[in-house]
Amino acid sequence: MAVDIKQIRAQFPALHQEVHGHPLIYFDNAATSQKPKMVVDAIAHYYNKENSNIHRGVHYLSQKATDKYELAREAIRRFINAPSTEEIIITRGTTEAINLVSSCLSKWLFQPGDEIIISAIEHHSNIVPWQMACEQSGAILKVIPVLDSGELDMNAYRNLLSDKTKFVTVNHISNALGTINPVEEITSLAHEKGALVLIDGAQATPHMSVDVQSLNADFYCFSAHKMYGPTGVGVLFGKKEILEKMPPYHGGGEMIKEVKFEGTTYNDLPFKFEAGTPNIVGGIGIEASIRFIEEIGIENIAQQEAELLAYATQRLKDIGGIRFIGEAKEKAGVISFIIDGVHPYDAGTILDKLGIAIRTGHHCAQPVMDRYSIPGTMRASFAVYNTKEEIDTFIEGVQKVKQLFT
Ligand code: 7TS
Repeated sequence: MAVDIKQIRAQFPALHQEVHGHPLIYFDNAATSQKPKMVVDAIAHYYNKENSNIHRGVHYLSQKATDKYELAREAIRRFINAPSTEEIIITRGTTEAINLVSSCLSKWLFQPGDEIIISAIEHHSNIVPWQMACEQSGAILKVIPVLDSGELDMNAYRNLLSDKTKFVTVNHISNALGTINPVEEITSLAHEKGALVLIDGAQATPHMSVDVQSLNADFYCFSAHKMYGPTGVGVLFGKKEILEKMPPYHGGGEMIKEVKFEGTTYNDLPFKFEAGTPNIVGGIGIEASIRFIEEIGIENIAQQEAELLAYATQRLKDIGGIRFIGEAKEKAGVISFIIDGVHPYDAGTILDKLGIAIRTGHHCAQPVMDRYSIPGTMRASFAVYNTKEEIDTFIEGVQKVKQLFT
């Protein structure tokens, strides 16, 4: 094993507790990961010693807080290999990043009859903002279908693309199925038609190396809380030449250069898109979470999770009577499945009583459930701190559920 699991687990106080009298097994990492001590300490240290508003005071603390926030922006830039910090907008998370882009493009780019392409395996946060954009602008939503395997139908995608296509957006990794989408190919095909592209990387940045320059998407977004960082903060990367042309999202402090009643001029990038006092400590928390990931190495994290995925998939297959939802060749550490004849909610409730946290339901991807004609799935999703021993206990739990209900 490439990573020292014991040493990693020691950094997560939340993992060392009992739930319903059993040691906690936390397999709900696609919803949010647990936080290492270094992230919690960075947040506590900021509030204990450095708290101040940023970008406005001449005093010591304000300058210190500003420096730390801007260092966090630089760490984010390096983490995704963006060309410039002007292209790194700190948001409330993936959801806000997508709403920012959809709202600004509705005002600026989309015309009646234009087409926006999304995929059939998006999280609701990459569906609803585009439906709203269509309502506002008269654009039309098109959906790339998904094959039984959980892979996108790339032939159908090629056929959907046309001169009317203005925008394409897909997730990098599906939260409901674990499918890793061919985002470079999707992006370059869209660019051939002159369309802009946004990649929802919420499930990717915790698990794989992301280089926005080689992906070449126009926008890329993610949330800190799925990558060992705090909740309510995330990132929108956007290409400078597009961000410069885009109108602002929210109005207020920070995003202006000069305000007069006759009219206002807007601030330079990235501040034009960061109205109001930002989540300063959130930015500092992202920096700490990136440090945590980089100390282990994202390739080592990916390898550890791939081993867990392969092991858990095989052990579930060996039980029998399990239907896997999503069996793409390229998959991240997410297993969505159903035990024949057992409602996912009942199964999840019993596993919870055994101290095992998995997700059950539609995972904010209702169209995926409709596609497979199921009410929901059981979803186990892994992080670097999970172990094969935990999977063994989980398998015993699944067997217990099966015995009880079938
Ligand atoms: N996009 C994807 C692919 C996601 O998985 C999620 C959250 C989001 C967007 C929204 O992220 P947020 O941080 O703005 O809320 N996914 C999940 C999940 O799978 N279970 O709970 C949240």
